[in-house]
Amino acid sequence: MRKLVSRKLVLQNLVLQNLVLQNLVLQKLGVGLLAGAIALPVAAAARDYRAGAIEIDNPWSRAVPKGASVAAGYVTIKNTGTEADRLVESSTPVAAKVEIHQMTMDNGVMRMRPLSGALEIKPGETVELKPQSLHFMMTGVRGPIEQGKPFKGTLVFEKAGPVEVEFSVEAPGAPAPGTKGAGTKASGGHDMHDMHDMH
Ligand SMILES: [Cu+2]
Repeated sequence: MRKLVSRKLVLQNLVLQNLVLQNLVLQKLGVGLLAGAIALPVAAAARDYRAGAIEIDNPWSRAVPKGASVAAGYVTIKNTGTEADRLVESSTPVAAKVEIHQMTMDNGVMRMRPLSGALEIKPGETVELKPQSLHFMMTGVRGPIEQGKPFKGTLVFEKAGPVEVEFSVEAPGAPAPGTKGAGTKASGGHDMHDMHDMH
């Protein structure tokens, strides 16, 4: 098993402390704070991992309603080496199956389908799994995926080997880690997850 490195932790704590201080100053000045402002840096806590030439940044997911059977996951993968590598398998204890899906436009309708074969990361390339784009699709979700409760996952690369990671869990509909959820409207009802429910 490879050694995992979480490099940003110290930095995050410093950032967090700064934000707390700033908020205290603002409060003294009588400036109202947006609810949840202080929680943002916690939610944004980046998780970075490295195995061989592969760098894995910030795996994240979004909370799904109780009883939901599908969830999506996202991550940024960099290949800092000189040879291509491939993500051949992904798994998590919170779901029966993890696939990589791609989004394609089909007559003006966005559709997703499983990537055929493994996800290749060319030398020097950064592949971003993000909303409305490539993503992990978790099916057979076991138990709740709740905001602020990270879950584990394993990404297996052909060359770099297996890497254990932790997915942060953001608000439902959050467009990116550390951002607020879509709230009560917007993408809430037309999320990728719902598209999945349709097929
Ligand atoms: Cu999908």
